[in-house]
Amino acid sequence: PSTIYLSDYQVPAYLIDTTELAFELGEDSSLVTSLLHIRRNPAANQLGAALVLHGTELELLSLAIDGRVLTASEWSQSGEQLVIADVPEAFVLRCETRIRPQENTSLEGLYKSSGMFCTQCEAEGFRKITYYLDRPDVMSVFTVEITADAQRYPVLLSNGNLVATETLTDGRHKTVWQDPFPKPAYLFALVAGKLSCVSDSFRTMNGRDVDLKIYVEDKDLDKCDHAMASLKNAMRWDEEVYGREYDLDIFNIVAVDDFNMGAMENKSLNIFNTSCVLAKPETTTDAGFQRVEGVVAHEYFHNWSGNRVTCRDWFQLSLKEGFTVFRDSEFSADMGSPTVKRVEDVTLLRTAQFAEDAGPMAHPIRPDSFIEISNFYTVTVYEKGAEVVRMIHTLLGPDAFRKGSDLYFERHDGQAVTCEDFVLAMEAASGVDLSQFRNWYSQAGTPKLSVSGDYDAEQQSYTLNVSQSCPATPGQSSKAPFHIPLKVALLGEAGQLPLQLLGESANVESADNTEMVLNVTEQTQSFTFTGINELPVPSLLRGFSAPVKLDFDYSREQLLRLMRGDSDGFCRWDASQQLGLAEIKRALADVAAGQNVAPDAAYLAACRDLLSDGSLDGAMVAMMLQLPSEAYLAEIFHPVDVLAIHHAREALRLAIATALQLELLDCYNRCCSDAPYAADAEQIAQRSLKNTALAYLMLLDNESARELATAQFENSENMTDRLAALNALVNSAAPYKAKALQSFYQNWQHEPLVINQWFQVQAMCRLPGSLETVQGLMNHPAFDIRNPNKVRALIGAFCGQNGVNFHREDGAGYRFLGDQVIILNRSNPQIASRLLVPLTKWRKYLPAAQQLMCAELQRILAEPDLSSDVYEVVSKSLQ
Ligand code: HT7
Ligand code: ZN
Repeated sequence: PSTIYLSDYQVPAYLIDTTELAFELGEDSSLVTSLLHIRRNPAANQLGAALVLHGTELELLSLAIDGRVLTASEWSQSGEQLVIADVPEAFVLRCETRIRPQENTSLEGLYKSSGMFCTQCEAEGFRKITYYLDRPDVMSVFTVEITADAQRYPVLLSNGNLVATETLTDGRHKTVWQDPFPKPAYLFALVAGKLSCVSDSFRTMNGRDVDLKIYVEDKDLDKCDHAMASLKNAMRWDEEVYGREYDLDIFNIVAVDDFNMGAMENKSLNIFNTSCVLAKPETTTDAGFQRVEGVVAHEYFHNWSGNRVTCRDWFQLSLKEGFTVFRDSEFSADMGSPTVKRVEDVTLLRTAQFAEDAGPMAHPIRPDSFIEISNFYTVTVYEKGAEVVRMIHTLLGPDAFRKGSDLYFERHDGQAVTCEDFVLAMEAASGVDLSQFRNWYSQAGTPKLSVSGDYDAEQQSYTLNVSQSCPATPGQSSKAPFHIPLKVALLGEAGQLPLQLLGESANVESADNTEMVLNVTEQTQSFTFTGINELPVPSLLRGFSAPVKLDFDYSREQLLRLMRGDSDGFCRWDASQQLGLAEIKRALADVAAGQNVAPDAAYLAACRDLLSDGSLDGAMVAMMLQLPSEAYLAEIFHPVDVLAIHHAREALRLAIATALQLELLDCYNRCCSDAPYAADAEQIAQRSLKNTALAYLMLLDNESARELATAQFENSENMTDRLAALNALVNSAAPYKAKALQSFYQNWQHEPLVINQWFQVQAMCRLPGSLETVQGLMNHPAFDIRNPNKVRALIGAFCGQNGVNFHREDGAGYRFLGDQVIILNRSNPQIASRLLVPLTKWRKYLPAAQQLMCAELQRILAEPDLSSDVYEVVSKSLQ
């Protein structure tokens, strides 16, 4: 496999103005006929260039130019390229191909899922449908004709407007769709199947009525309300916050069972993984409801940030993904609890993204090379990309940011552009110089900010000394300093102190002058605040204002003060995590010395206060009571001793549960409610706190806790509480757990998404023997290795989220993953390479683990016919 470089980008030699596609869908194979109106690109300056089309796994039946059939000597094929050497300035290319969607297990291109035809073309799947200029800077107006058996496939959909339907004589029928907006091939979509739909409508800010439809299997019609409400909320929010109005008269969503990612933003025909659209309280957890809301909004927001303005090339992926994740995360914050959403986003970033940035696959949010673009749909491009947009928002302020976004859409509507174009629009609209800020686009790695504070009582001043550094990453041994917005406040005895900075270089954030954004641009820099008449506690990186690792040597007392009293929710939570981390470090030492783990009294008192104060936000309390996760700890310790960390953390959890059992029980009881289920912030917070308390109580392993869990499992009417109880039982020694698992399966066996949760609970069980359980479940009739959701629920959850069992000292967990990657490499390379990620982190662990993990990577690399997806990840991990 070869490497593709951003620096090699060239404008396309040819353009395709219009694309007419005719699909004859059949049971063995399907025929695709394309009529492409092609002309030489005047901007390309490549006179006489050959026409080079992309295509793979296609059976070419015929090729004709302007009605004349080409002979075999007029074209040639090599790899994924079809080359026609001699073409006129402008011409119509007619191409006929046969494809076999029924045999397509990669879930890219046209494939079948649960009896229906569907497509996934991003990034480079369209070339599995027909020969084409399959690159995002070639935008074309599509007309699509679909013919299929009317009984098996009563619903035939594509992008844009339905312009004709016809019943044919042979039991088949036909629809014709026209999309007036030019689009790249990756936004093309087709669906054919037996589908039912839920309909609604939305009146836009200019009074146009948009017809909204969600297509699902008949049995799922009762699970569409939340997605529909989320869609309408997203449409309204995008009008209010970004001034973006929807541009067609119809917007369709289709749910499919077999899908490699969460969803796809195809123009006016979004295709969704069922897990991201279906929701009802009986089958879906609170997290599931929130995911549906977030993904529906994300795909909808792409209509502007992605579709109307798209990417010039795939190196610019973060242009649409980073911006759209920022937009969806602000939307979710507005719909629910902003602090909880921020903490969730930061948690994902600090675990998965920081790990990626510190590993062999580290890349800037705008990568400069890749072998397989599918490997770059990463937490870096998405989540760190969103943080970069958020920093621009912070540096410009909301009003100038909105002006920048308006200018970006105005300048580039209908174009395929670059991250640079986005930054230029932001600069032009605001007057803010983002020259140095651009380093965030080109440099990988997580910067570290080391901060210290000096108080000068005589001068009544407080100085923050800041230094930044960034570790080397593959291909980037040294880094230029970043422009880091560092949001700060200073806490005095009676509250936040007014901030007066000596010199400039800061934006005042709050009306009362007590919060500022410091512009950190140098390797080392000092910021002195004047008029500070007491020794303050600095509140730093408020709202997690930059994706960096912050180091400030806080005392326990200072952290306790931040945890109790900071007005910034993120900093309050973060203080609780730093305190938890200190406790885990002590527990590690205690366990290693064979001593009992005894949490610090002041820490316990703070936790006790959190539990007892019914006036606090339940979700915040739940998050603050949870110790830093093992995944986060794996980013802190070097080398990572997974088993020692796990045992110390568990011992600490047990000690906390023992010390606070009365408060935990009180809190649990206080949170129980008979109110009918709602997925609103208040109820979600209450359930989250209740189930956090339950998980602690179950560690005590006593009969009364088991009774609570059993009663909750048996009597809950919502999946959040039922699953939390099942999870607590499965991780305990309660004999009832086998029965609980069995009855759960009996009750829900007809709901695939619920059974995936059942798989996942077992795959994540911390107790010994989980690997054998997972291996057994792979033979369960409900498991299907062709379905990515099931693979993620069982294999992905075990290898990625069950550290203590995956990292078994005998290496059986690693061998298991190696085996599964080898199997999936043949059927679904995208899923195989994603699954592989836990092995790629081998350098973090103890030498014995390193050796075993490395051996598995070598074994995979030695496999014949390795896909480019798996090859890239394995070979880079071993470099
Ligand atoms: N833009 C979508 C990307 C996507 C995708 C990429 C590779 C392979 C399969 C895929 N399915 C969807 C998703 C999004 O970010 O909205
Ligand atoms: Zn996206």
